Amino acid sequence: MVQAPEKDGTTLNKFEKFKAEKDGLAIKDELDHFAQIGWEAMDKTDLEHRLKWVGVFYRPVTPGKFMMRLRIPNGILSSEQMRVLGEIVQRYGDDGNADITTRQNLQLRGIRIEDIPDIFQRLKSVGMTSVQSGMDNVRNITGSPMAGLDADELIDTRELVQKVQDMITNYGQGNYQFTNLPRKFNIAIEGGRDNSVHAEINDIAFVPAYKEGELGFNVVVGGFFSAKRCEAAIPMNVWVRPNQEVVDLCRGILEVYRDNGLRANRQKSRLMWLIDEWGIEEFRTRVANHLGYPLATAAEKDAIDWEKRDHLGVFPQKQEGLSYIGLCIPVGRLFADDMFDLARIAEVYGSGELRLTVEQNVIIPNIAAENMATLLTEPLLAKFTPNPTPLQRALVSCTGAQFCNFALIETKNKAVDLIRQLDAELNIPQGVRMHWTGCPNSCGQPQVADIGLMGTKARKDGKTVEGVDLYMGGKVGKDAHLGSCVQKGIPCEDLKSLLTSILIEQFGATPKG
Ligand code: SRM
Ligand code: SF4
Repeated sequence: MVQAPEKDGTTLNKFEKFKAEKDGLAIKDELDHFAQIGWEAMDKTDLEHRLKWVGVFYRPVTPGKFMMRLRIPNGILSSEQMRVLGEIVQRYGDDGNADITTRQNLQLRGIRIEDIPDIFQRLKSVGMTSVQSGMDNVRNITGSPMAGLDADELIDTRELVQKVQDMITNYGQGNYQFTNLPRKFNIAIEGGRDNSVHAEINDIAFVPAYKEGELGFNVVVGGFFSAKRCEAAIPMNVWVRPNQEVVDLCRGILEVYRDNGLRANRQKSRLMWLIDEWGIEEFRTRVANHLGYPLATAAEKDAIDWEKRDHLGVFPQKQEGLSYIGLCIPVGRLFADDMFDLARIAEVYGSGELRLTVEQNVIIPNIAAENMATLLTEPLLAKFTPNPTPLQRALVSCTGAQFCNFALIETKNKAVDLIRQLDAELNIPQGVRMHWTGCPNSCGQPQVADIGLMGTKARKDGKTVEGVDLYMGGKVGKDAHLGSCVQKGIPCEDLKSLLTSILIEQFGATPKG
């Protein structure tokens, strides 16, 4: 069959073809029908791709048991919402669970297609949506997990994040204006001084900056990871006020990217490739022309001057007499009972609010001083401790082979097992940020870690075995920069001895007596 030529003379890739045939979002009106006919009878493209426009992911590893990716703006949800999510996964027994993601978000597992209409009703009843959370859409928008709580905060990001999400999704109804981007798109809004959102790895990030004494944001663009290329975001030389200007700039950039982004080769479709083609000056000019007004030039320097905090433990809030507690959720994995317990604890001791972090952990804010001692005796804190070991506290892992068909290795269980063994044998004087990712797509962000492990196939004794490529030197917080691959093809079974040496030689660890 002859493919339709693209405007640059090349042919459309298969994703562009099926998007042109039917917008992915159109699937939202067919969910009752799918529930009736069952997944086996669905059109293959609807099943494997278009469902992702409403956040429903067919999992070839577990056919018939779908994953649902939500949107949780700024990572903030209520106990009521958490309870509804817990009820959704509870009905799937051992197949049901939820993962906190590296974008301050939740993914539910075990979902059956026949339940989707009912699940969508339940989400709607508590003001949640999963719309446009996968494929060529804007992902969950991240913001400072301490927004509104932190005495040293510069800008409260909560309302801004919500407004940007509402613009992109038409208040969660779905918005055809932004459902056919050339590729996925990440937006982050930082309001603190420690770059809690990893600004550098987003397609657009807003970073607090004072311009002539006025507080606003400098804007960086084009950061991304992919199997072929990883780039930190670069300055766009734009400064915006922390109001509608943020929303308008996001809209302008998205429209320019939508209308001009490269669509022939999916490996070269992220925003940075367009910036490469035009140059950053031209990109800035085109966005300003599109918006129809001049953009203010960037402030000389941004206001990120702190090391990144992990928020685990108990800390005072800016509100007199209130504190928050950060709980370590090993590799972000939650089961229904955990979700009910977290919801209950947030209600009994706090204000019913829960927050998620990009390190896949949970924060419960607004706890009165007199309630903290009792909270600390809650049995759940034995599983989700506020005082983890230096290796536990900074462990992040992507989904891996248990559910993800791209994975070259299993990740989450390996990650937890390995640090348990290392903790048993070593005294480690400082936090060591270890990130696991199951394949070069880098969802687990090994490039931001002290020690990053990327799944691969390795050779050992003439056999192909599960292995990792080792990344080191990722720096987060102020002066963030990406780490790089320092060793390739390490068999997983050799990892413990290698990491023991690295922890002793480079992180001051000492063997336990
Ligand atoms: Fe990711 C694709 C999981 C954050 C880069 N990612 C996938 C898919 C959807 C592949 C698939 O269909 O199986 C994975 C779903 C597996 C599953 O069943 O859970 C998946 N990505 C994840 C999550 C759940 C990892 C985690 O355990 O936390 C994260 C969900 C975030 C969210 O709530 O939306 C997740 N993915 C990321 C990040 C990190 C980030 O955003 O900070 C990245 C690198 C940053 C970036 O995108 O620039 C990332 N994911 C990718 C890529 C490579 C993108 C590219 O331009 O090539 C893919 C593959 C693709 O899009 O073709 C991918
Ligand atoms: Fe799947 Fe690879 Fe992303 Fe891990 S990094 S979730 S294995 S696509």
